[in-house]
Amino acid sequence: MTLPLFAEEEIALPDGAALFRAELDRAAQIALLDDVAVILGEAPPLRLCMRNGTPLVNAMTNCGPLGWYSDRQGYRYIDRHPETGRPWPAIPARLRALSDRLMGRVGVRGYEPDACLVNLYGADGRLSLHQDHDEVDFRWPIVSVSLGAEASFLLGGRTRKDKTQDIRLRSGDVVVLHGPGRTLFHGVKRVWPGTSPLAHPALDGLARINLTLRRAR
Ligand code: MD3
Ligand code: FE
Repeated sequence: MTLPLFAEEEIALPDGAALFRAELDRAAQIALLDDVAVILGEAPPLRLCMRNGTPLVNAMTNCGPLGWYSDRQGYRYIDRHPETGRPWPAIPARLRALSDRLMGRVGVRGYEPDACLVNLYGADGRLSLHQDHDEVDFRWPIVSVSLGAEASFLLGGRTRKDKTQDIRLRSGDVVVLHGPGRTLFHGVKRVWPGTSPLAHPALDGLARINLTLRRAR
C-alpha cells in the first residue's frame, strides 16, 4: 500500500473564500520576492501601534497609491510612507497580473486594487482574529499571497464567536476573499519557522511575508 507523503486536506471553504494552492511556482515566488526586496528598500518596514499604543506584533509596509497605517489616531489609509515622506512604491506589475488572472477565475470584473499591505512575520509572528473594514466598499475582493514559511491561517464566520477553521497556507498559495467572504473574521494563529521552501534576501530575518491587495477607496 502506498501512503501519501502528506494528507492534502480536503477543506470546504465558506462562500466567497477561494484558495488557490501553489498558484505561484518557485520561479514566480522568487520573482515576487525580488519585487518585495525593492519595496522594502524604498519603503522601510514599520512597527505600528494600535490606538491604545500597543505595538502590532508584525512589522509591515505597503505598496500602491494608498497604504494601511495605524497610530494613536486609529486605522486608516495614507498616501505616503510616514517616515520617508515619499509616496508608497507602485504595486508590482506581476502582482497585478496575478490578481487579474484570479479575478477571471472568481468571476469579478473591473477590480483595480489601490493598496497592498506587505505583512512581515518573524518566527513569532501572528495576527489576532479581525475583520478588514477600513476600506470604503466591501464589494471589492481582497487577494492574499503567502510567501516563505507555512502559516496556520484562521478563517472564521460573520461574528467573532463563530467557530474558525485552521487552514495551512504555504508559500505560493493565494486566497481570494470576495462577496460574502470579504467580511469574514480571520487571523494568523502562528507561523511554522523553518518550513520555507526557499531562501531569499527579502526573507532575511523573517519567516513569512504576506501580500494583501485591496481596493481602499
Ligand atoms: C479573510 N493578513 O493583512 S491574509 C491582513 O496572512 C491579514 O498576513 C493575513 O489578514 C496574513 O489584514 C491574512 C488572508 C486574508 C486577508 C483578508 C481577508 C483573509 C481574509 C478578508 C476577509 C476574510
Ligand atoms: Fe485581514
